[in-house]
Amino acid sequence: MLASGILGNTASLIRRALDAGAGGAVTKTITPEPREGNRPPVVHELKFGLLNSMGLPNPGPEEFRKELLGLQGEPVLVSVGGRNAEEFLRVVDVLDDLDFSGYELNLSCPNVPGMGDEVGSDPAAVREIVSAVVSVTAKPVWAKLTPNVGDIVELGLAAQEAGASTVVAINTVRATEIDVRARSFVLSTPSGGLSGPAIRPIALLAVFRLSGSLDIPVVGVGGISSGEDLVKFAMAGASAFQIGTILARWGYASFRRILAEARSLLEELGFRDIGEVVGLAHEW
Ligand code: RRO
Repeated sequence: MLASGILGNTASLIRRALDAGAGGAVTKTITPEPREGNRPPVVHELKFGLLNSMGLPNPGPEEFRKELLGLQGEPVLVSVGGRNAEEFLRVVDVLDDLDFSGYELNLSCPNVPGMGDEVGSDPAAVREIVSAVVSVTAKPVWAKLTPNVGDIVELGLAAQEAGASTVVAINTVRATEIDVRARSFVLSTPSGGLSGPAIRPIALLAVFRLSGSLDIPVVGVGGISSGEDLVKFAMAGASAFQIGTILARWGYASFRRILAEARSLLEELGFRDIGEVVGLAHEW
């Protein structure tokens, strides 16, 4: 699947991901009011990943509705953000009559005070937001969790108890970088979110721990760049996979390449289907 935040802003970008082999796509996070995001620079490339401080730029639900109208019936999840349950519900209220697959609640953006991981690191807030959304929609509700906490499993359990059908792990890891010559941070904000290969082992452990404690499926995301990475997430317990940062480097061809690599690795290892390796690490 296409992860939220990368190439998920318009119907045509999302359709290209689906045409390129993605089994599904998650939109850019939508908040109740439009947001311009942070001032540049908002993205910085590191050797081992990307640092971003986008600041949740999005057109708001009324404007985004027009994009969704071009994706009716497609396997698309709408990512929703907000400061509290009421703000999440305002977005759902504007979009829920449309034909899409479900919601991914962004309980984990590291870049906006009062939203994302500031809300989503509190299990009680996770419970409240997830149950509020579950109570107003018939669509599946996924909860995207933050790694920027002591125990991500507590958040997963809160989401499950509140009726989430799936958890997604992980959003970006809080991080920064300094330009010594410019005597400044490389981004316009002191803190950003790190994605890509650097966070893959962090995401892998989160998936392993969540899938060992929860009854609902876990979707793995964080630095998946190859078929071997994908198989590792499956072994850790992920039953679906999202890619994001690799698309910034290799584009839409990443979907088919990663799937082909995963298939040939599974064959080499003597498996017929990815389902045969899901959760294998729990048996070691
Ligand atoms: O827009 C962002 O700054 C952002 C979001 Br909403 C998110 O969920 N994760 C991230 O790394 N950046």
